[in-house]
Amino acid sequence: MIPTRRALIAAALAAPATACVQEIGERPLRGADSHPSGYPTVAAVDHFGRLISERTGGRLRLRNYAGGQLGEEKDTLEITIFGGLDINRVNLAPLNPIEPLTLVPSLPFLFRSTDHMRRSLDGVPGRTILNSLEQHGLIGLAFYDSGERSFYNTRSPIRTPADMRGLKLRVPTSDLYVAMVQALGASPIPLSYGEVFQSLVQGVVDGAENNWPSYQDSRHFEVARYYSLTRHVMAPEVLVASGRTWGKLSSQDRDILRAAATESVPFMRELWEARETTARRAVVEAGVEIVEDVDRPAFEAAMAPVWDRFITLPAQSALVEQIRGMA
Ligand code: GTR
Repeated sequence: MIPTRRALIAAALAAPATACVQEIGERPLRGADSHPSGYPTVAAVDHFGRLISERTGGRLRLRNYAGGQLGEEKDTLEITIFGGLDINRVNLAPLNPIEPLTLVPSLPFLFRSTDHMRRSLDGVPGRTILNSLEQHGLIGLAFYDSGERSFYNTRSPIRTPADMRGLKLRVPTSDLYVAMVQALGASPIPLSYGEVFQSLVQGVVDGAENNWPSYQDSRHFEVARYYSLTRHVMAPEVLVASGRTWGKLSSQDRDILRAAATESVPFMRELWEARETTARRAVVEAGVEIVEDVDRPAFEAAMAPVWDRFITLPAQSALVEQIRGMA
């Protein structure tokens, strides 16, 4: 039976503070992902689970609830912080309201290439951001690729920011994304990922933005037939553990989890690259209009003011400088 959000939070709160490693060994670790089984993030976390199980002789196991069964990312993060979930794979966007350093890799036009993004997140800047989550009750284990996000909509091709005026566009629940879309003259509608398809069908929103695999896998392309390659954001996916669970693990088990998470990254990247190609092919074959002649410099210029609005702390500016220095 799938535990409900309420049951998970209740169980976490009822657990005595002395509940120990045995308690975790007696049940599988619980994980959540908003994507369905087979999606690269889910496959990577499954791989992480296999490694943990192998290396602890089956003492630790992971039951990963995919497909948003346990709720939207904003909610599962809350449950993870309470300790009702042990492992969670989310995008960086729902962490934006929780930790200001997570805003940095979510900035528009920050990363110059996939290689730049990977080097930054595999290096000191990435480690700094993962470590910053601990004070919020989360242990940052790894970053996964999430490609480049681009705008899609149900109405007409977008080539310049002027084409976006008046469009109602879904954004993740992050003020940074709200500001980015406002800066382009469109109306941002923050919604959870699971609500987007229905909102597109019903005309509650005219479009959204996402990477190739999500655009295809979520079937948003069936309704929003114009995909404009603005490639404005490369915010990664993040694998986190609950700080409460972490506190109950031995240091050997923590090392096993950390190593397994790190090893799941190259595994995920390979799946990701393949999936980007197949997703792109699938939407092209489905007759979607792919708009390649997008005026990216105009989008970059229009979105630039959000940098000053959201990068206000010295620690954020230091990260931006480090990341730029790695371009
Ligand atoms: C996807 C990401 C999800 C979710 C979604 C969204 O690219 O993998 O975790 O954040 O975007 O737009 O909400």
